[in-house]
Amino acid sequence: MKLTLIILNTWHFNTKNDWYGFSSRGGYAPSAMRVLASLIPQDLDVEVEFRDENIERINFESIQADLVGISVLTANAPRAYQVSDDFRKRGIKVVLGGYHVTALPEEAIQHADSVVVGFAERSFPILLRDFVSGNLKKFYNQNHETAFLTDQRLVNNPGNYRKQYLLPDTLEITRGCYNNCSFCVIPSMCGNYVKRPIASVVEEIKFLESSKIVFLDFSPFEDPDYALELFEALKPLKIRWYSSMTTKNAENEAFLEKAAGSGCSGVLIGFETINPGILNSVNKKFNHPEQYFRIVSNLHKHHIWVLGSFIFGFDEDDKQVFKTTLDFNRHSKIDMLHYAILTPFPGTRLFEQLKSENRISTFDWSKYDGTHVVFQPAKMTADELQQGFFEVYRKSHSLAAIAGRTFQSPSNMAVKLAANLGFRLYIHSFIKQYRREKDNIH
Ligand code: B12
Ligand code: SF4
Repeated sequence: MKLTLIILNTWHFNTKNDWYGFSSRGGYAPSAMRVLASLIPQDLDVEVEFRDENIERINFESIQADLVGISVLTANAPRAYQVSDDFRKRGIKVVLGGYHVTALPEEAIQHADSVVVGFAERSFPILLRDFVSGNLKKFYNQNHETAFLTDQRLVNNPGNYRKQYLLPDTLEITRGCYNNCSFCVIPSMCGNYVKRPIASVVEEIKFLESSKIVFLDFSPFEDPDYALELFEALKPLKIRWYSSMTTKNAENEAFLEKAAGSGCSGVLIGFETINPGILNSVNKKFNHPEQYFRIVSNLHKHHIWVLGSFIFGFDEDDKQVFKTTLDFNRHSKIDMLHYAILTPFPGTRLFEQLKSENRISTFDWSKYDGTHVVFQPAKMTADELQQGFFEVYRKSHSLAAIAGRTFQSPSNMAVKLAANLGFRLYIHSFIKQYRREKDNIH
């Protein structure tokens, strides 16, 4: 039996230029396809193919398979449904999985033969056996409690998958999060916080024989004892690693020292906003904006670069937020800046709140990518939010701003420069694409 596992892109490929594919190759690999491949029962005769539209153009017509599996995020759901409908017209069965279909399984089943809700470590092997015996069911839903992590040494690794990404060695060490921020998809997707046994993490890294590892986790260091034990275990491996980290972690100098000693070289931190009132109202109370400068300086002391993420459009945000955030980041010394427009992803408390207030302006999921305004903001117009977002992003990525950021800290210059230029290219392409979308409408 032939199984094709697909990851789809969103708007990028409509731009008819391939820079995004190029830049994705220069990034880290997603791991859903590898994890799914590792779950295939060994007694089933399955040939697997991986296709990632983020790094290649896919001719869907040419795909011949018995079963196609598509990973669905909210932003690519409409495309996933269209691609799935096309496969089904050709008589090929399709199973959908991932964040979006977990939140909206009844919507997804309109376009698929089967939908996997939540994580798939237990359900996917059962689904495959059912498929082989001709008993494919409409829904598979493993309980949150039973989510566990796969040992990727078992992964069937077709083709040159590892060679296609700059950072192919991505893995998870935990799932879930102890916090419950209102805009985040993790509380509804993941359930409990699950930690993978440290010995298995170490074994997998040794098996990969890689010197650079990306941990894909949202909040891998929620349990400091687990984290410190992990750092000790990673030390002898002499790797460099990259991951998310909360401000809670980065405020702690002793913690950072141990993390750096184990190879931590870069972190993504969700600073979200510099307004403490907002952090309280979205339940991210442990972020303290008055500590942000100190956090960045702590990280730099240990030669760790920081990618800081900020969100615009909270109910307390008015038009001033763009200027104050821009000014803040002129001095914050954050090495790379990522901005997003607040997005009410299905499954989040934010989605329920805005829906009940009748403030969601579109249910076109393709716009749910953090770069489009999809709801009515409280203290500005949707257009002011959209244009303010563009302006901050653009101004933060002028060549002068990039140069200033790149040379101000001792962490890896090449990485910082490449990433900043990548963000610059991204926002300029996005603005062009946005204008084209607008022109089509009018
Ligand atoms: C790697 C990654 C990417 C990669 C690849 C995405 C992909 N489709 O796999 C790239 C860089 C392309 C990417 C881009 C974006 N991403 Co992203 N990404 C991640 C990240 C960091 C890790 C995902 C991962 O590999 N996890 C490990 C694997 C094993 O878990 P998994 O994907 O959930 O898969 C499990 C189950 O969901 C299920 N499953 C998943 N797919 C399938 C398919 C089938 C057939 C089956 C049976 C089961 C199944 O089984 C797996 C094993 O249990 C997550 C955060 C996170 N930690 O999860 C965000 C995350 C998924 N991304 C997110 C977002 C918002 C985006 C962007 C919109 C950001 C942007 N502004 O551009 C874009 C959208 C791109 C697109 N194509 O639509 C959100 C999704 C929210 C949502 N409701 O959709 C997340 C959750 C982060 C967040 N901000 O909250 N992303
Ligand atoms: S935003 Fe971060 S801290 Fe908050 S629930 Fe999500 S993963 Fe946890």
